[in-house]
Amino acid sequence: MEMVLIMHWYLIQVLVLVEPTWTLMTSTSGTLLQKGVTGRSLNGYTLETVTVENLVKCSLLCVANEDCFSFNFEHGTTGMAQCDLVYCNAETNNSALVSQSALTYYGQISEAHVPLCDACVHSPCQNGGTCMVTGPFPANFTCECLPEFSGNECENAVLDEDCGVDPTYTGVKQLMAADRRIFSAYCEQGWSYVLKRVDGSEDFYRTWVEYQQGFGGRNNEHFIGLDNLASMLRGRSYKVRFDLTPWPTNVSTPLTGFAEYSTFDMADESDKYRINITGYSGTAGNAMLVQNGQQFSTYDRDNDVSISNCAVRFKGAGWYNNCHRCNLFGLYANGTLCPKMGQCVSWFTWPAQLAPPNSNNYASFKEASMKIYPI
Ligand SMILES: [Ca+2]
Repeated sequence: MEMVLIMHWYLIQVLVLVEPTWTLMTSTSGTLLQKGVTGRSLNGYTLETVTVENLVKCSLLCVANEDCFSFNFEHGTTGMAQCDLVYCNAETNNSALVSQSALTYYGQISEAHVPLCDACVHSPCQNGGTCMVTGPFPANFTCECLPEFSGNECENAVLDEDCGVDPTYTGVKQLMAADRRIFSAYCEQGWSYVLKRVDGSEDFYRTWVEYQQGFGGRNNEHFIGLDNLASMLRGRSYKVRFDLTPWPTNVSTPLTGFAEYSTFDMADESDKYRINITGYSGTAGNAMLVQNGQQFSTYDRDNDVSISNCAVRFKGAGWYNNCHRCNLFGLYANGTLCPKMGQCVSWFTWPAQLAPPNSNNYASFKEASMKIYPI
């Protein structure tokens, strides 16, 4: 039996005598009720071993250390004694409590949450997995992983983060961005499609919320969604490519054209999906030059720099400036001629003149897409 009297400027002493040894210590930061297990010490979870004058000093060191939850103390010596600070708290039946006649283990009895000394004490399961103890410390645990992760410690994502992970795959795939956002995309030779226009089957004159979430079947006309795109772009770096196919015309024009940008990034909703798009190369002309640095707008959310509402005026959505030189989210016309200037799926910098009067502002494309590739 042992009596401990603690007097300290921030520690109020209380003494309780029960079997085997109880010590109630109250500090300004809370109550620490400690139970001593005489003749045994806890092995394997030591934070630090120090030598101290007495038990009170050992207790105080543990109280002052936010990572310390229990300790071993060496009794019966004159002068300095061993004090092992322990980073967790053991129940008295813990198999790591071993006989050692000179030592007493002081565990903690507290209503506050304390980490238990077991194989899960280091939280070995990653990505939100739940740890379960299967035997003695340190290796005996299993992780119950969330559905999107696998591996002994849930370290492997089940889903690819973009289409670039498997360039041989063509088709729709479920992806998970680095921030764990799960969504689907159309994949082709490592490219992840952001936008696809092919036949006018999907309505693109849509609301802010619809553009945030994405719409359309991923095998056909669709938009991937601003929040999905922002998640992908946050995870790694991408280049972006626009592919355009004009309607068959009787004028001399390339059958297809493209614009690729070596730098492509986009803010999230907090900056209204503002884009940074530079490093043009291609055959379709640099129509995105005017859109670079702009926020996204829809007919119900005017973030453009025009005094008018560009999305309403040009019947689309996009990174409008004052207003645009390409309108890939615009109306779909079943032919080259767009009924109204700039309202259709247009790309003004196309190298050949597609439609009168003397400009491509009245031209509409048969097919258009936007896709990204990891760099
Ligand atoms: Ca405006």
